[in-house]
Amino acid sequence: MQEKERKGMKRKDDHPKTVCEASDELIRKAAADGVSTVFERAEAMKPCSIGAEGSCCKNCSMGPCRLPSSGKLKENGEKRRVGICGATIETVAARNFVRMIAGGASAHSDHGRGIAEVFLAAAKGEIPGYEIKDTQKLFELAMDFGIDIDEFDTREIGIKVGELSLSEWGRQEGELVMARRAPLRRQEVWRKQNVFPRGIDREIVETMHRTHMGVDQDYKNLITQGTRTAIADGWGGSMLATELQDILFGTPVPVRGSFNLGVLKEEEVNIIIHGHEPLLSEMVVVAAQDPELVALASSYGAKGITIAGICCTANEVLMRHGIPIAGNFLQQELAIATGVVDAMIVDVQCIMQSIFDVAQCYHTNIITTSPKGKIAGAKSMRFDEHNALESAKGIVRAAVDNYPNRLGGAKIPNKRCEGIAGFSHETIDYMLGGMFRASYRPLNDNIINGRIRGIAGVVGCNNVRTSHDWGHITLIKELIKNDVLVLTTGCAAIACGKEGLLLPETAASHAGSGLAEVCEAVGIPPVLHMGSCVDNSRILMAASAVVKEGGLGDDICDVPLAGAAPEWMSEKAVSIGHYFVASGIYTIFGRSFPTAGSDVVTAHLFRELEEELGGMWDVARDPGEMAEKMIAHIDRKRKALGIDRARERVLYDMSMRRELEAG
Ligand code: MSK
Repeated sequence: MQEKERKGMKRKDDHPKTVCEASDELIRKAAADGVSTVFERAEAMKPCSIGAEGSCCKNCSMGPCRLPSSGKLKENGEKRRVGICGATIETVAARNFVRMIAGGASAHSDHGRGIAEVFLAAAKGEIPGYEIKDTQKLFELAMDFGIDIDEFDTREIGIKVGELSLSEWGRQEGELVMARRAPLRRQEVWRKQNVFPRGIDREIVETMHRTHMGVDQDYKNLITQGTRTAIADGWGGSMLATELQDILFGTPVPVRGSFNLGVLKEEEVNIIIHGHEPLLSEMVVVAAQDPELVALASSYGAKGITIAGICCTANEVLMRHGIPIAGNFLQQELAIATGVVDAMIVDVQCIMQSIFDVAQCYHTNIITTSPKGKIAGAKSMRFDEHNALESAKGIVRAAVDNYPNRLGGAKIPNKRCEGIAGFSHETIDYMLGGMFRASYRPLNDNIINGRIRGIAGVVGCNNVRTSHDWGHITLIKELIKNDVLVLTTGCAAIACGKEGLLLPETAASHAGSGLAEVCEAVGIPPVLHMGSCVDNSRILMAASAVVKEGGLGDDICDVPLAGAAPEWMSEKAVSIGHYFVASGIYTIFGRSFPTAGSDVVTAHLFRELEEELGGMWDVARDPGEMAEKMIAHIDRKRKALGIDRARERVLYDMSMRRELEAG
């Protein structure tokens, strides 16, 4: 890419806050209404540069100790500074980094545990409303746990799977069962490096112990434990969350949906479901169709009840029910500022405390539903899984009852876009291989022949320190233009939906000719929406399937594959990034990196880890540089595989596909 082109992709000063027009409209409306939003607060509060670099230690009350990077110390005439206890910058940066991994892993894994508990109760028939929907997937998971599926009936298998899944959290010794889904070569790497996780909770707790004042003071040893913890997340807690959710609620298949704030309807009751766990949102979707509640809405003059999602809950209910998505992380306050949201129902993760203050300026009810996540002042209505539908109906009723309290002055941006979501790794198998012989073979063949240059996982949050959605959209457009197939989850996936990148037609208008040929032949978009944050485990499974199919190396680190989180924000993103790295994937963050204060720790993560794990970290200032680095990595992998030479391009049409299927 030319430097001139790359400059053109840099942040535009005339769009400093967002590149999403609907959000821009609402930011202006909120300001006019005198409402404080995250965009305004970010301008008022500059980030602490020492904390941002991971150089501040506050793990005991002798500090906090500030250990600025060597560059900053030189300016003060200092050579090296240590903390009051003698902790070096390497220890502090590594400790902070692995604590972020533990925080992220705990969030995903506690989500997974909640699903496993409900799963077991549902398998036992103890909770009405939940039942096993995908028995095929249940049997596959049962076989992973070594259950002889011919010996038991479906109910018994469900109970055994529930019990064995739950025991993965408390396992003290041995190896996590789910991690044995990784390619054999990858498992060997983990055993050699002594990072094969034992139990999910055990690794998280041990990380917290080791990072306590005065315990582990060797940065490499700390990072090793961080690696073990991250694998326990990606190949443990997150993967179990995804698998059990699919068995309970159905494995996603491609579904058409709508994205952006324009999905709200002024004349209907609007309920936003926001957070992460689908246990509640699945039931809210059912409750909103209850004739009694629809009649109640009508009695208030509303024409119906609209449910729309924000953040990963949105991805979950879109994939399984086609429920529209109102927006991603940075749009939660803006949705309320429309003035038409009668309730925002939240559970856990990525919920800004400010939504309560914003709601005070309009009429929105903020309803918290999890005992793990309350907001001072907000209405708390505990969602009881044992009485799920009645519980959800009560919550929906509270929203409907709030409809008459609207204050006027509503504004719904006339912006929404259609897109296809729900590409589980099983669906990719199906769509690429064909109905009669599901297989990753055509994907591998198209990577080998060069039509598809490689694969990128572009995932993660929005971050108000960068222009909202700009990082995701710019990077992804550049990747698909260069024939890189993109797999996306989380708020990145929602950004793509709003931009129209999840439509099959995007292949012709935005993708390189090779990628476009494949997408058009198969009927898929060049950007595949694979779900929520825990569904990054689907990307691991897709990468493993590519390896197992053959022809692209023996391990995930051999595949022309890269990962990115251009607008990362949360600890969960750090855990996801590190389990990508631990799985052998080159992974790049946008804008800043949380160990930047230590050159030594950063060099370990960015270079030395490749020797140990085959994957490594990187950072880029902007999406242009990020695309360049990812494509360069993909090309290096192609060269190592001996598939870098240009090959004759043959149009991959339907008759060839039929031949493949018949063969
Ligand atoms: S919701 S973790 S802002 S992706 Fe999963 Fe979005 Fe990041 Fe939350």
